[in-house]
This record gives sequence, structure tokens and C-alpha cells, in this order.
Amino acid sequence: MRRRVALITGITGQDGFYLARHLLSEGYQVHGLRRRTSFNGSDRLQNLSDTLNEGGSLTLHHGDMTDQASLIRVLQESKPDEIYNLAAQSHVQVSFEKPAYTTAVNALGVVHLLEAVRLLGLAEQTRLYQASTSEMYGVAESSPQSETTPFRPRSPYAAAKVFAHHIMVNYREAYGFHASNGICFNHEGPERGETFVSRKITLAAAARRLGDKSVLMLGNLSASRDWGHAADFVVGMQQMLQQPHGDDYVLATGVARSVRQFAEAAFRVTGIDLAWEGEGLDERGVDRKSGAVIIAVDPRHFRPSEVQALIGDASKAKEAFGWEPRISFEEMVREMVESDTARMRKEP
Ligand code: NAP
Ligand code: F7E
Repeated sequence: MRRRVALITGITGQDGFYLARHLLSEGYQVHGLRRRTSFNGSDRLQNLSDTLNEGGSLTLHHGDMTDQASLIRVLQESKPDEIYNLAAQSHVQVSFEKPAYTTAVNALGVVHLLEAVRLLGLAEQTRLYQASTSEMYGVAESSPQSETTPFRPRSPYAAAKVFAHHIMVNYREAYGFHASNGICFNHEGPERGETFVSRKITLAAAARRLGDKSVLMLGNLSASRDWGHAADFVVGMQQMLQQPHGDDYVLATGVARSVRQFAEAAFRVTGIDLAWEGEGLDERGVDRKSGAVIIAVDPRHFRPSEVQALIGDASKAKEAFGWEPRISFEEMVREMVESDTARMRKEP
């Protein structure tokens, strides 16, 4: 039987790593789109090309979502059965600093990809997944959020993703594309980018465990998110493309926690019991035992407009293809702190 062929844009990112690993374990031939950078050695990429590519089933291609010709070339070279569009300028705060670039990649990039598929005549044979996001709900009208909750985006990142979401639906309706949006709530893991709050916290917890006394500076401690593990979410992405028709599905755990609670869980792994003192800009997370200040607030991490709380309802995905997260929040946080500790021990 012919092996299924997948193309993953954003393969060098967190989800790209977990999805490539999952698809390779399912016997896929995997192609990945990567940008040329001056720095050639990210851990994830190294891991992908060394460990995961033992059977020669992984091929990386240079390209960029803003360069449609490069997408056309990669599609011609890979002829995928399934495309997972994970590429994005994915940092919400950075999107306020680079709104036009974020729109070019996250919104227009999706049009470049869809049109390339259409013009190359691949629409019949190729199924598409788009990385939609809970950020699209913004100041959500109701809780928990599902596929029918209206979008009220609060950042250039979210506004661009709303466009991408709708253009996927449009190609489904106009041209019969098998096109699906996975509306993913936050998902983390040891491969998470280091400037997202989860990884910032687990890196700081690991560093303190190894003797570092720096205070961790965070922004909005009250923000609340529905945090799951990326390894669970990529399974749902693949399952969406095995359905008879393209559709939109929420992937979420259904439990929300604050940034404070994330920090408490991470420092607990290292034996520190956090207590909170003061309010607003003067709030501090302190070690209950020693009184040492562990966390403080830096307003530079506040966003011009914030999404205060998100929590998802993934019952449609559960009903359609049995998707449910398997890894608990506590297990995930422990894995992240232990992984960061092990990496720091290796490379002090
Ligand atoms: P990530 O770690 O930031 O990875 C983003 C990927 O996109 C990287 O491989 C990056 O390449 C690539 N990329 C950025 N700009 C590009 C461009 N112009 N052309 C080609 N590739 C480009 O993000 P992630 O956490 O894996 O998220 C994957 C996708 O899911 C993103 O679309 C994100 O917006 C969306 N999403 C994520 C979450 C979450 O909680 N993780 C939730 C909902 C939706 P470099 O390595 O070269 O930077
Ligand atoms: O922020 C607050 C911050 O940057 C989470 C992306 O994958 O998930 C991610 O976007 C919350 C926000 O993730 C800091 O204000 C406090 O309320 O980790 P984050 P995000 O913005 O939720 C969604 C679903 C995506 O689609 C995105 O691609 O934490 N927060 N203090 C902080 N955030 C950061 N980054 N740094 C802080 O110091």
C-alpha cells in the first residue's frame, strides 16, 4: 500500500515537532517547510533530522509562507495527501509590534497556500488542516467556547487567524476543499518556545532548582488559560483529516487555570511552595518557607489589549472521532520542569 504523504508548514516549531513525530510513527512520508535562518541548529530541528529520520521518511524544504512561488515548488516536489499549515508568527504580544508581518504570514500566507493547491489542481487529492486558535474568541461572549461561539479578536495575531479561519471555510464551500480548522486552546510541552509564559516559568523553576537566584518577571498573573499537552493535540489534528468531510473542531481540555496556578504547579515540582503577597504591580510570589522573592510583575509584559480568560468545549471532536486529552496538567508541568532541569544540567 502507498504510504500517506504529509506536508507540514512550521515543522521547526513546537507543534511541527510533535506532529512530525506522530505522523512518522503512523508510517507517513513527511515533508516539512522550513525557513532559512542564520542559526542552523535548533534543538527541535536537530532532533527531527537525527532521531526521527532514521528511516529516511522526513524531507525538509526551504520556503516561506510569504513567498508563494516557494510554496508551489514544495507542493510540486512533495505532492501531499495532507497539508498541515502550522506556520505562523505565533506570539500574541509580538503581533502588536509586527502587525503587518503577522498578517502577511498568518492570513495572506494561508491564501497563498490555498491558491497554490487550487491552481496546481491538487484540491481533489489533498486535505488541509489550518492551525486556528482560541485567541480568536478574544473577549468571549460565553464560556466554555465551542465551534459556534462568535470571534472577538483582541490582537493582530488573533485578527489574522480569524481571516485564515474564514478563508478555509470559504475554500471548502466554494471549491469543495477538504479543509479543516482545528481551534486549538493553549498546548505546551518541553518543546514549547521559551518566551511563552508556560516555558518561561518552567525554565525559571529549573534554574532556581540548580541554584539561580534571579527573580522571574511576569506580566498579567490573573490571565487564565485552558492548558493541554501538544502531544495530545497533534493526534486530534491528524484525526480531523481522516474524517469524510472538512469541518471545524475545538481541541481543549475543558479546565482553565491562572498564570499564578501554573507557576505554583511548576515551583511545587522543585519543592517550593509559593505564596502571593501584595497587589497589582507590587504583587510577589514568595517561597513560603524562606520568604525569598521568586516572581515579580513587570508591566512590559502587559499587552495593549488582553484576553483575560479562555476555556474550551471539545465535545464535538470527542463525538466525531473520540478525541480526548490524555496527559494531565500536573504531568505536563512536571515533564516540562524535569526536561528543563535535565537540559540545564547538560549545558550549564
Ligand atoms: P511555534 O513554535 O511558534 O512555531 C511556528 C512555526 O512557524 C515555526 O516553525 C516557524 O519557523 C514557522 N514560521 C513562522 N513564520 C513563517 C514563515 N513566514 N514562513 C514559514 N514558516 C514560518 O508555534 P506552535 O506553538 O508550534 O504553533 C503551531 C501553530 O498553531 C501556529 O500557527 C500557532 O499560531 C497555532 N496555535 C498554537 C497554539 C499553541 O498553544 N501552541 C494554540 C493555537 C494555535 P521558525 O522556526 O523559523 O521560526
Ligand atoms: O500567554 C500571560 C499573557 O504568550 C498566556 C500562543 O501559542 O496560545 C498562545 O498564546 C497568558 C497571556 O500564550 C507573561 O498575557 C503573563 O494572558 O504563553 P502566552 P497566549 O498569548 O495564550 C494561543 C492559543 C495561540 O494561538 C498562540 O499562538 O499569560 N502572561 N506573563 C505572559 N505571557 C508571556 N508570553 N510572558 C509573560 O511574561
